[in-house]
Amino acid sequence: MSETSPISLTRFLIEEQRAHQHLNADLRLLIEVVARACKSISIAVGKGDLGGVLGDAGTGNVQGEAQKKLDVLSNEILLEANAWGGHLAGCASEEMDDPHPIPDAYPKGNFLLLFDPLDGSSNIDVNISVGTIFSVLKCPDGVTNPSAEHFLQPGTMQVAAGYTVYGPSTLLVLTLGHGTHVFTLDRELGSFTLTRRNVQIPPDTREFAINMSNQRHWEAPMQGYVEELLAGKTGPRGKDFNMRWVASMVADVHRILTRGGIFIYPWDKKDAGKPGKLRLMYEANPMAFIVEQAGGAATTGRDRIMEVGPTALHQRVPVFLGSRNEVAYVTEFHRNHD
Ligand code: AFP
Ligand code: FBP
Repeated sequence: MSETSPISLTRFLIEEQRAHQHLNADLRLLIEVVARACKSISIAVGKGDLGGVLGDAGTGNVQGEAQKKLDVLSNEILLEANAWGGHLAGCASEEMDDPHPIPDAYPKGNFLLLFDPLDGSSNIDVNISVGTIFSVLKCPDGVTNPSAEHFLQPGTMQVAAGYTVYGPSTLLVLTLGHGTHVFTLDRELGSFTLTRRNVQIPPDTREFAINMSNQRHWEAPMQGYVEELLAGKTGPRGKDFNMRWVASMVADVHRILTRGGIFIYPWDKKDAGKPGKLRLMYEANPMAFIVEQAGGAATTGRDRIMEVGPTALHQRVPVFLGSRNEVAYVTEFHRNHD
């Protein structure tokens, strides 16, 4: 085979397993199963109205958010695909209150899978990119029926994380702890092909992503930081910043992975009981792992996201991630204010 032959996800995973002894075959198969499920979700998303999958499901999730039909379908696709593989001890979904047990009919493995089946789903009906986010942890030794507490491990314990973007093309972005890599779905072959190895996020940026409509609810250091960005060339930062906000975290993070930037979903006082909108276990931790492996940084505005000790499966955290010098700047800005 030529050195320039396209590298499929399967070949990539086998080569990673050979290069890094701690990656075992179960983890490789688990990633393949998740990728296969994501292909099914990609097909469903791509059908849009023709598949009758747009619109509300008429149900709510544990967060009290209205579910889209595609939220429910994507969740079912991921659960079904992972039930029988034999590599999981359990899984947890942003769309379900409690962890989902592996049916007794199937063998169990040593990994825990957490996922947000369809992130950015409020964008589906307007034909804007959405995605799936996932995180893989090891099940604690001796535990065969994991409950919520067994999932409550800090992000530093993740053995793999990834997201897909269902956009103009379908992409899978993956880290196994040795760099962050991008695969593009070859729709004719039906397989993910490695298209960017070891992506590096530029350390500096002139682009930020924030939902500015929440500005009046932010705490003082966020107000001060964004004021500096908006002041442009003549302000303290000495440069003009541009703003982009897709309202689909996978799309916003993918832009940052590609050309740099900072993504922020800060604490706000809209709902003081909830520290930020994004979920630690399903969104913040996997994205932090992917971004750090690409040379970026991810904090809560004060602390490294991956070192936060989780206290609940659906816990929320403020998220500041992307170009490492910008994340360091805003984190220092918050700490100096405390
Ligand atoms: P949905 O999956 O409910 O659309 O939420 C998407 C999301 O969690 C994340 O992907 C976005 O970055 C963020 O919400 C957008 O939030 P705003 O509604 O405040 O723009
Ligand atoms: P281009 O076709 O040159 O990209 O410009 C058009 C456009 O991208 C519009 O699609 C969009 O609404 C607008 O520019 C965005 O402008 P800004 O960069 O000021 O956000």
